[in-house]
Amino acid sequence: MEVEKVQNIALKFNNNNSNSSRIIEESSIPKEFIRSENEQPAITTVHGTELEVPTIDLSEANEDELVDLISKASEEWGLFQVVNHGIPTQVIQDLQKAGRDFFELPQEEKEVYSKPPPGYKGSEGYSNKLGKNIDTVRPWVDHLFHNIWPPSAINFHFWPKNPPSYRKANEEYAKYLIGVTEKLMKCWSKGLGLEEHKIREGGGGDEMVYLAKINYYPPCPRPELALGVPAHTDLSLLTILVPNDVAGLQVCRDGLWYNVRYIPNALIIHIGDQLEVLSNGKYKAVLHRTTVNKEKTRMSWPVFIEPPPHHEVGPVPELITENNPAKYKTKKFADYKYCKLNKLPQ
Ligand SMILES: O=C(O)CCC(=O)C(=O)O
Ligand SMILES: [Fe+2]
Repeated sequence: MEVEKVQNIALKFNNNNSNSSRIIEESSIPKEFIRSENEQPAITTVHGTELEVPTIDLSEANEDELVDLISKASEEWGLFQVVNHGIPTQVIQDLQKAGRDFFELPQEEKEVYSKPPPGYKGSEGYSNKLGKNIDTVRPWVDHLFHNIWPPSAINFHFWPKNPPSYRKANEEYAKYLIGVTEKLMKCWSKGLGLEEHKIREGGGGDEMVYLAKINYYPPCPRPELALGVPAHTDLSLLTILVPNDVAGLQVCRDGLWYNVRYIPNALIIHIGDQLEVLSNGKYKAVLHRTTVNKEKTRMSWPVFIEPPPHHEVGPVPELITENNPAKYKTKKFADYKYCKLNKLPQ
């Protein structure tokens, strides 16, 4: 069953309340969006702290130094930002504009992408549900998912035809993103003391799937009560994300939630579950969530880089010794995903 899009709900709110500031003050949001106290961002965020996620210059010429920085950030935070990554600013801006223009289309035009073609079983499309939606509290966000690489994984049914620039902008971005991904995977391999192709190979090599998502978080009248995306780790091997300039991403470290600073043109790199498994737990999948904003629309463009469904992922055999036994099962990515989305044990 289709659930009403959050963008629509937020719009009604604006229209109803625009004539009366008194009503705005007293307003609340529908009950299904209100988090319990142990999740409400106003209560659970660390404020005024100096601690910040690492920012790494990807053009660092000293490779050992780069490997060390990436390795350390991946162990301690599971998330870091990269600058000087080689993706032209224009390519990122075109990607963002195409996504923004899509979400600004009339609702009916967007809904075309919420209907999968007959027989389609994947998770691409325009929606606000993930898996079976077993969570009782709704996230304050709508999204669009579609694969952008490799060509064999692309189904253009899910790529917006409008704006007309959408396809070119996504194809350009994908081309550059492959370069960044390959560089990171080499660094992670080396940081684990492995040959440089090992992480790539463990993730499915040429068959790895680049799944793009656009998150659209409309303004929320009570941002202190709701969350965009609730706390989770990504299923992917890694996720590369560009946000717009409205802050909202938070990461959990030692049980406390920290805001991630917005750095223009930086990419945010998340360690996903599959890299934690491949590295046998040395690199940590980051627990993260997003908050929403009272006045502004937040958007983000993550790309989840994942093993192909049939590919078996487990700790890289070279890492396993008597003193470092395998901490994770080896299993097909499709089975891992099914268990996680349905909240079943792995
Ligand atoms: O919007 C963000 O910054 C994070 C989104 C996210 O975590 C996700 O879509 O998995
Ligand atoms: Fe995420």
